Parts: sequence; C-alpha cells; structure tokens
Amino acid sequence: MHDEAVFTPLTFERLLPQEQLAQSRAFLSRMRTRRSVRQFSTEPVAFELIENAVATAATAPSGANQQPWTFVVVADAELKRQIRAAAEAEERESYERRMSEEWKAALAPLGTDWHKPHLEDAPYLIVVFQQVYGLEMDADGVARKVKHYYTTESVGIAVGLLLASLHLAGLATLTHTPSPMSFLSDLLGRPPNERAYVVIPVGYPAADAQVPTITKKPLRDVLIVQR
Ligand code: IYR
Repeated sequence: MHDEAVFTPLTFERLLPQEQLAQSRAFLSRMRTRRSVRQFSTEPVAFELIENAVATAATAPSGANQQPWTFVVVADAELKRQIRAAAEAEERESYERRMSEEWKAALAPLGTDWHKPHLEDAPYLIVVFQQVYGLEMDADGVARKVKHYYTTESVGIAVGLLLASLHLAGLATLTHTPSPMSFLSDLLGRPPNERAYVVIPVGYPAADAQVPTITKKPLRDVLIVQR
C-alpha cells in the first residue's frame, strides 16, 4: 500500500525587494562572523537555545522527508568526561599512527591535536546521529527495516541549520568528528540503525579563546554564474 500525496496551499511571505536585500545582507554579515571554537568557557547556556537550534535543524529538507536524524544533547559532566576520554584515545591513535602525512599537513594551519578539553568544558555536546535506515514496528510488534534515502546529505543540511541557529543565538560551536566515532553509539546507547555523524560542543568561548588565522575563499572562486 502506498500513501497518496495530499496537498495544501503554500504559506509564503512575499517580501518587498528592499526587505529581501536587508534580510539577505544581515544574515550574510552575521554568518561571516562564525568561527569554529576549540576553547570553551564552562559558563552555563540557556537550554532553550539548544532546544530551538535542534528544532530549527529538524526543519531541514530530507530525502523522502524521512528526517533521518537524532540529536543527543549531553550536559552530564560524567558522560562528557567519558566522551572526552574515548575521543582522545581515538584521536591520539589517529594523530600518532593512523593519519597520513598529507592529512596532517592539511590540518597544520588549524593547529589541532589529540587533546580535546572542549568536550568537557562546553556546557553542552550535541551528538548528531544519522539514521542509516529506519526501524518501524509492524502490526505484530516486530521491528522492520525501512530504507532511507540521502541520509548523509539530509543530516548535513540539518547540521548547517543547527550551526546557523546557535551562532545567531550568540553561542560558539565546533564541528568535531573524532574518528572512528562508534564509541558514541556505545556511550549514548543508540540503536543499531543510527551512526554518529558529528559532535558539536556548544557554549561561550573561553575569555582567552584563540582561533587560527584562516580565511574563506573569495566569492569569485566559489561562484560561477552562467547567464
Ligand atoms: N578529527 C581530528 C582531526 C581533524 C580532521 C579534520 I578533516 C579537521 O578539519 C579537523 C581535525 C580532530 O578533531 O582533531
């Protein structure tokens, strides 16, 4: 049996041209101030900012509207300590043995290493999971696998919206991908259909936070217009 499409009139706010430009420019200039932060203050953050960011992420378009994401928010100090310990063990192995010289050279301008104190200092870690397939209960109470489409793309779009929301809320973030990330499924007790996608420490930057001196490519290098 297939569910048939049901349509409803679109709610769409048409903006005046000057309002379009003002909104577009304001968003651009706010987003240009976003930086990945690796030194966090332990200062608490209002939970609603996290909740609203996840709700914003969950508005993302997704393959077949399957919304193949789970956001696990970790505030518990002991759990953060365990995540840090496991991430540092993997990262240490990566930096000291697994990563190629070419990879380490590419990372050199960022000044990263295996130490991840931000995983404990940041008041929240948002661990994003990708639902590689769905699990649905059938009528007999048996779990059935449901194929998911474009999960990597869908979760990537959602994470982009999440980062934008947190930035506009005046918070700092890091998109952190310890590798491999399977320890997160174990520590957070996630089901077999979910795979860790990224860990995002969220909070205020430490008072003395520093960021690498790096720049974004100019528009002419990333935008091609064919009229
Ligand atoms: N996961 C490691 C290494 C790392 C990899 C990339 I690609 C980066 O852009 C940054 C770091 C780490 O988190 O240090």
